[in-house]
Amino acid sequence: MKIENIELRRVRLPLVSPFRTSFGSVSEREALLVHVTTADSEGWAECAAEAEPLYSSEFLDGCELVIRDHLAPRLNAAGERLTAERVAPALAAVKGHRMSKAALETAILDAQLRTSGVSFGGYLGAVSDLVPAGVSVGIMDSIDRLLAAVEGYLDEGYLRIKLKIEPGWDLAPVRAVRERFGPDVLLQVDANTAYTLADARHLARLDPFDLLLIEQPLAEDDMLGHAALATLIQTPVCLDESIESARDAAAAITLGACSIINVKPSRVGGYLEARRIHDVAAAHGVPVWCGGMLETGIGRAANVALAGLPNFVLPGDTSASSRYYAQDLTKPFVLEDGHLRVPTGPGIGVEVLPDVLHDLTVSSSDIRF
Ligand code: NPQ
Ligand code: MG
Repeated sequence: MKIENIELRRVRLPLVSPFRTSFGSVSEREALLVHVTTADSEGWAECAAEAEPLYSSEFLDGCELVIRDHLAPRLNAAGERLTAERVAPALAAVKGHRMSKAALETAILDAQLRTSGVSFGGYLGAVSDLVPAGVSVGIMDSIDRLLAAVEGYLDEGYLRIKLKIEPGWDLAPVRAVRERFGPDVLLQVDANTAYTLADARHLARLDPFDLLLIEQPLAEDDMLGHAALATLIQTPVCLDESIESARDAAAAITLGACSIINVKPSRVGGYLEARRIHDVAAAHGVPVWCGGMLETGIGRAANVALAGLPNFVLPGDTSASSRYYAQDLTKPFVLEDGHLRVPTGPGIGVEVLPDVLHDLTVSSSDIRF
């Protein structure tokens, strides 16, 4: 495949309501779209980084720079022999920057699959037509507001609730949701690294609430801390930020640092590495689920395809478009009895809406090959 152009396009989508996590609050999603053009095809992807390096070290301005000055030239040098499978080896000399690499690999994979008429789900090995949808619920100003939000999501049909937690917003919201909605609701929490191992006794107070898991309670580089914590609490430990590769996944499982993994293709450098994490976890009997980064329909489509693989046994943060956006960049993903449908068209299987794209674009630039 010979790439002719890579367009980098910054877009800004207002959120339907502010989303607060232990690392901050956002009221709009600024995203970086990667649009690859080849002689006979095109491909779209979305870089999952945020404007500020708060979830991880990557951030949008940095992604644009590293794509333009360090990654795209390496793809250019690969010439016509380039395939999606060869993107990661071509970029391996550049350390880190996985979200930027993932966006390039995904856009090129989309172009490649559109040419061959294969869907993302078909290529990755999805075995489900519909995937169960969970929803991530931000930190709120009051328990009443939280309960109203959770009630709304349950009424819409979401099959699993994830509460964002931090010190001072953990036991009370979990207790309130359990008391109001009962023991049958699939419930989990995500701390986004807000605790330390010294909080183990406090986190053990979540034990009676029968949570599916606690996600990333400790710092991303604290693998041994998670292993120790897992022996001190009954809630299963799930890792998100700590897992950047299949090798990390194997190490974490072997160390006992987690018994469940949140797979985010963006965090781990793309869908090919995400599938390797799926496979290594499956080989260890460790279930996985698909995380989310407030993707537009472009990133959401590919995530939903990945979530169709057989070891994605827990509902993901694969929510409907309306969870975040009144107007998505594609036809919206909608809940069907609590599930999202895996697209079946070529590539990611969704089309960008040109008028919406135009209206939401902040800037764009081309990298000519
Ligand atoms: C998580 N996502 O699982 C994240 C982190 C996250 C759906 O809970 C802007 C862009 C704000 C990306 C907030 C969910 C974000 C973001 C949180 C990602 O840890
Ligand atoms: Mg998380």
